[in-house]
Amino acid sequence: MRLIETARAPNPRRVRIFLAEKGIEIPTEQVDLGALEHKKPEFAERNPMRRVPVLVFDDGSTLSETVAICRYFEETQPDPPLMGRDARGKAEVEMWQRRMELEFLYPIMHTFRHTHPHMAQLEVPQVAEWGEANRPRVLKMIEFLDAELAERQFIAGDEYTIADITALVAADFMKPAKIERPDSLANLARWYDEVSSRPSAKA
Ligand SMILES: N[C@@H](CCC(=O)N[C@@H](CS)C(=O)NCC(=O)O)C(=O)O
Repeated sequence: MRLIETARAPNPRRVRIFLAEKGIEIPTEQVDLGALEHKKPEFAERNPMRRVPVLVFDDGSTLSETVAICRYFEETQPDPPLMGRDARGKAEVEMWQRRMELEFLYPIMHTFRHTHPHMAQLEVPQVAEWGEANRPRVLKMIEFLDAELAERQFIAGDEYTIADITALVAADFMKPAKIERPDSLANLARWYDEVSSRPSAKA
């Protein structure tokens, strides 16, 4: 088994952190997105969406989509649970994970991809106005999260989960997207310091 990924890209990092939390080590193979390696026909055979990460099984079959890959490892190695414990807990984690992905990470990615000159060849058409339109959505989201985190330790409750992983990767991706986190958001800062000091955050 191996993970096809790109070291600096946010979605593969979500899988690397998830694996680090589980204590799972698998070989990785780098794809250079800047050199458009993922646009080559042989990559499309691994993932017709032409995106990383992609998990390649020993029989050559593949699995893509970040959360699907995490789900595979959650099922094959349940400890520590990162996607909830019981029916209600799993649903709560999924709710927060989806919020972190759709309402936090993706607006940051849109800002970056639609405003950074290096992304022009990947984001076609690159629409600067759309990138800029996403900046205030990110700020609104982090204010919302700051208020939520006054009530509990982690994004989805009292345990660290995949929702924290997605949110951490999003928070770190604010830097390349040139979106600043206001110092006044003390609960968010407390959460960020805690999750980013876990060894897995280095993944
Ligand atoms: N829905 C996919 C998205 C993956 C994705 O967007 N990956 C980016 C890197 S973070 C990528 O491969 N980009 C290549 C491109 O935009 O052409 C997932 O969750 O895995």
